[in-house]
Amino acid sequence: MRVSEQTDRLASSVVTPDRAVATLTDDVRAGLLSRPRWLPAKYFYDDHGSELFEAICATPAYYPSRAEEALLAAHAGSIVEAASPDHMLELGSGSSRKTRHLLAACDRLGRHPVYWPFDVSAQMMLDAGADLVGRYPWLSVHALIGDYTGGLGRLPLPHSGRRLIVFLGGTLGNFEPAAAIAMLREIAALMRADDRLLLGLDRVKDRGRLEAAYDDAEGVTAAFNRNVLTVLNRELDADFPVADYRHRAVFDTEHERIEMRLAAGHDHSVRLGALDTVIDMAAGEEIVTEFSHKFTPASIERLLAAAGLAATAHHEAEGGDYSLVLAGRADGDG
Ligand code: SAH
Ligand code: AVI
Repeated sequence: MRVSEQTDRLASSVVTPDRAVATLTDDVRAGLLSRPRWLPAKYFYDDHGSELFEAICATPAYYPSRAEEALLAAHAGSIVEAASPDHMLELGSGSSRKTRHLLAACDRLGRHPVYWPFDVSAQMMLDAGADLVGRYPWLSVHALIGDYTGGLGRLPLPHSGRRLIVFLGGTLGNFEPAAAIAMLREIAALMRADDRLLLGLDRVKDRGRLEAAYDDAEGVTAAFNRNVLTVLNRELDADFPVADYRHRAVFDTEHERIEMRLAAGHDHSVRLGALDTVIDMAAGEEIVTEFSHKFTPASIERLLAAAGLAATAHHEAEGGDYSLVLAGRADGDG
């Protein structure tokens, strides 16, 4: 009975993209066959990669997750009161671990939104959804499985009701600047005057702390980074010598971003079976696997303004380590 009640409150759909999304083969052709070589960060998140990301969040060096969680623990009540959501859509929800603070505040305040997590990593999202409906008898979870870079125009959200769109973890920082603005514009297009966006963004700080956060002593981030090559080996019938690639994390002060890279340990050829191609990697040659942009209060304001949004509250971690911003449409209509 209890199980079937929980199942009734947990649904899932595969999101239909608004526009064609590049396949892994397209992305590998565009990124790995060009110089400098690169791969989109979304391929980190197979089931193992999603677990490794959770493990990164538990390392002492990776401060962003703890900083964001502390801000959510302190301000979830005021955020829920300000947004009064009927629907909570979360982009890149992962394990929904930090979102629990928002749901707990909803519970305390008697506000009962439907929760719509949206992630490319289906299993972790469904496990989290099952756990959440077990925790809150009032909660319905509708998991959206897909790639949010395919657009937000066809989500099955009802038209009525106030929306709180949640984008945590600093994940918007993984977009390049123009793509981040485009993504925020798509979010703004989902919002009406009373709707709110809750956005977590990591801040620029000293190089030492930033680089340490992306190169933890336990080697978890290194394993997360290398896992993308395991994904390629499995999905594309490739033969990267995964263990021979060195993890690198470098802060680029000009672009205010961490760049994660994988450097080949020796000269070798890689067969990409699915592409019927071989690439030659020289010793030390790098593949850029992720950008993680860092922000300042001024750059956050500019980013929001470029997307037609404006902050209604800005919560900052001690020492300006991290920002949790609640925003609405700048024109206040929609
Ligand atoms: N919000 C969580 C997880 C952040 S990790 C937190 O703050 O801890 C980034 C999440 O975004 C992962 O769960 C990953 O699967 C998801 N993700 C990355 N690229 C995506 C894409 N293009 N479409 C949908 N989800 C994506
Ligand atoms: C999900 N994203 C915001 C993380 C980040 O910090 O850019 C992914 C990550 N990469 C390495 N460590 C964590």
